[in-house]
Amino acid sequence: MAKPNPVIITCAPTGGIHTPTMSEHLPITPSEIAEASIGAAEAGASIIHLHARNPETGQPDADPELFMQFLPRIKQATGAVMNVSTGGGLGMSREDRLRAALRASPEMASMNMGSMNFGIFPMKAKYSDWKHDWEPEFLDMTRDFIFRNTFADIEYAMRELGDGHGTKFEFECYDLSHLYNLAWVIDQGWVKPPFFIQMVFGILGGVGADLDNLVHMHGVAQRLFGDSYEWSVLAAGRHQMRFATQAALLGGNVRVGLEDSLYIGPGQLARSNADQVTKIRGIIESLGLDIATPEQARARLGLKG
Ligand code: KMH
Ligand code: ZN
Repeated sequence: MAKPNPVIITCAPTGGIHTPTMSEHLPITPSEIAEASIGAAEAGASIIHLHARNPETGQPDADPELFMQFLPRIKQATGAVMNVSTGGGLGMSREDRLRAALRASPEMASMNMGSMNFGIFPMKAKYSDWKHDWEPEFLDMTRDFIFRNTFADIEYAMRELGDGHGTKFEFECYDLSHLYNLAWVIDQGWVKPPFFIQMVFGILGGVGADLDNLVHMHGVAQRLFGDSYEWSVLAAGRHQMRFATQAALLGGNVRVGLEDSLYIGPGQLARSNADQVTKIRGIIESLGLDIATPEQARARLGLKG
């Protein structure tokens, strides 16, 4: 039997959801984001998924100048694939969300495949996280927040970034319906294979972090996209490592990072992004699998380099 493909590890060092009050290890300034990303790449991540934050307030910030303070530095130091988020933050316009990627013209950008509620409320029972230190005002804002990704938004982003810059996408699919949205988008001819699908589990508003959901989503992706896609899995909070492990076992790729979980184990904050990468890398290698280099990731995902 042929050896399985090396596992592509993506690391998302900061995101735009967790607040600085929740963990002192969350990178905020451009220099902190650069250092965290370089550490993650040295630990084995071949793709770095990046957001920027306002260095004073810690809030998500669309300013391309902030991104340009860390993107070239990380790429130069590590050779990792730069993946610029178009997810933005609460209240950002469609144009704002694209500004950094349009300026940086990266190899990869995120593309969220459907509109949804995006709940971060303390959840009950088995969906609860280990600890909740959300700021009350932030929680309140998210109650009425729609994570907007209409077909028009998706087409706009794909035309500007894909056609205009040759950027390929990390298709973020938070539910089964998002896979069908992607299939429809492909039918429109807006994007070309290979497709990189990031399945997201455990966000309230999207599909829950239950193993049968992962198996089913993978089966549907297989039916819809055949051999024209690579798939990866991220799960929020305490589900992160378990889901990444399950994805690797099923032949998929994985994403970790403080954007998705602040923890390294039950009740224990991760001290760095590199800690999470090192942990999942150890699990992957102990399963007899290899991890992908940035060059291997580029070749498999058809990136411009
Ligand atoms: N925060 C993750 C659940 C994006 O940046 O475009 C999804 C994400 C979205 O990474
Ligand atoms: Zn993100």
